[in-house]
Amino acid sequence: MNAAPSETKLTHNEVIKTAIPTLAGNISATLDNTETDQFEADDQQFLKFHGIYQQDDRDLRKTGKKYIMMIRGRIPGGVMTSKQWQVFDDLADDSGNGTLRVTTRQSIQFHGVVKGRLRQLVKRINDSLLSTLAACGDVNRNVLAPPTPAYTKAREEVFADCNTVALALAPQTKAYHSIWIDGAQLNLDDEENKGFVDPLYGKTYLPRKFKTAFVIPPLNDVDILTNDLGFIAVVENDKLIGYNLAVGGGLGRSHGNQQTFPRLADVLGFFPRENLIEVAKAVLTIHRDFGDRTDRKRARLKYVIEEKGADWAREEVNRRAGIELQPAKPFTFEQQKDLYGWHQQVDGNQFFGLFIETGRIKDTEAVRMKKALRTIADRFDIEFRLTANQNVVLANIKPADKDAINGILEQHGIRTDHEQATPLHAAMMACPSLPTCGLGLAESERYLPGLIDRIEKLCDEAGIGGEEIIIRMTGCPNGCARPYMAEIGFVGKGPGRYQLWLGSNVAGTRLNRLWKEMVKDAEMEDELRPLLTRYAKERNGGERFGDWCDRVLLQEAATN
Ligand code: SRM
Ligand code: SF4
Repeated sequence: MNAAPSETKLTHNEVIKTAIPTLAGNISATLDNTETDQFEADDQQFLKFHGIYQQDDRDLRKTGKKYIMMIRGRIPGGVMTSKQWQVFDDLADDSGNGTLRVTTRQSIQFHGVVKGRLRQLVKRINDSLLSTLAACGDVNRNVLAPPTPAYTKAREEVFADCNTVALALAPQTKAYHSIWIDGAQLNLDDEENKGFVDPLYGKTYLPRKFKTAFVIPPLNDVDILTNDLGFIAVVENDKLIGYNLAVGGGLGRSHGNQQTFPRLADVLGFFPRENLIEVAKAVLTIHRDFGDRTDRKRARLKYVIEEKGADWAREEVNRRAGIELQPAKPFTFEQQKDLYGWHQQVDGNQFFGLFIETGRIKDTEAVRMKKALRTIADRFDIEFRLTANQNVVLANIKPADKDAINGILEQHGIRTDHEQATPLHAAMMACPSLPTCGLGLAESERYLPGLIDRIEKLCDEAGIGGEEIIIRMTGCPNGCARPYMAEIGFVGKGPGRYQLWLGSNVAGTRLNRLWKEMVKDAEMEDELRPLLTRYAKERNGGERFGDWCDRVLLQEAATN
């Protein structure tokens, strides 16, 4: 039952979902209307379920609003074929702003698409056998899976499960197909469409977004504990036997609202692989039935789990899935980062981990990244795997093709060794923020690389140059580049102003904490220099910056 705490105070999104559960709105009519370059407010909400955000170019606001769309692919586990890559690459040029943006959830976003180009763009994505349905909206989003083929053959079983779950939790509305593939408004007089209610989501879908991920320890390359629903693979002798279930993670918060906060998932227990779908649906329906439908800021599953507790959640999962969760199997996480450069896969093929600065694939004079990837896609039948750290893994490369692919990368100005970027650059992430994100309070993608250069100078001064520190930045507190899981997290407060969060760990199992409410651009050096210098002097052996902050700095602050 789509229970809501109070029927009288439902948010507007709840009202419009109830009114049009097909999610069709007037999208098709607006697409056909050449007189307008934008969608009505309610349709902007429906469009999100179709993987589309209406934005405006914030660099141009002074001279008048220019409406542009952001389109996000649904790409389970981030796996694309060479043919799909060719399609996306073409679309970026002929409909987008000439770049592809790898997201922190293994997807690709197009930016700068005008309304008139939308229909053919979405259709061509679907023709390539990928989709944009449920890439955004109050549904299960793109499901993450570990991209690296270096550790265990069980990776392929986990990837298969990722696809199965993505399919099982996909919304069933026919409006998407009708609008984008058939090019027509869904016929609401048709009996089937008139009374349509999604079999899993009901009439009102979820109270808010829902995020699912798979991971194989000891690598935590998807930040598993930040997801609403996490499956931690238990592998014995290269065979996947089941999963430890993690529930109730999430990072979004709002400045000045103590009722919102980042939270790590609770590990509830172990279950065998054959119960996967029942367990996934059990957790999703807990969110559906108990999530807050009166306040979208508090409508995530993490707040339900925080309030009701892990024992309650375990009982609910058992009851809904018809199983008995067993005690969790032991596991440890060691790393959250991607492997760069050439490596051997467990099946004998080769893969290449490609560093992409802040996920933006583009051509510059020095590095023609987009052209290189396109050339590889044209010539070789391989896999393009998007990583949750905004990078790309070129996978399933036959040993005989390695030299040719290496040559293409080098001809386009790409380094092919393991050090494609300095350690600080290689470990950073930034969300898009300005100029496309309507919620951005400060620069992020365009600002962080330059700030990292400045921090590198400070590290050199402190005698710790060349060491890795995980640094992430977002233009607002929503947490899209997971800054609360960084050793240093910058969270936008206003133009040129950031909160400073310190103390997460390299395994991605500890949230960082707020250290400074506001640091201005010009104050960065003065703020960070003493911290880095102290760390260099006081750390224990190979202790990492985040661990030192947690053990010493934040401890001192808590006791003072
Ligand atoms: Fe996000 C909203 C970009 C991952 C938490 N996110 C947005 C929007 C759509 C802005 C908006 O609502 O108008 C951003 C589009 C900006 C643009 O111009 O492209 C946006 N989020 C992104 C991406 C592209 C950031 C990136 O650097 O790659 C990521 C796309 C992932 C994907 O492919 O599906 C992205 N967003 C995340 C993550 C990280 C994750 O999921 O691992 C989070 C934190 C985890 C979580 O969900 O708790 C995240 N995004 C949010 C929130 C806060 C939700 C909340 O609980 O309060 C918002 C705001 C909202 O939904 O209203 C948001
Ligand atoms: Fe936009 Fe904020 Fe997400 Fe950055 S963190 S993309 S500014 S919503």
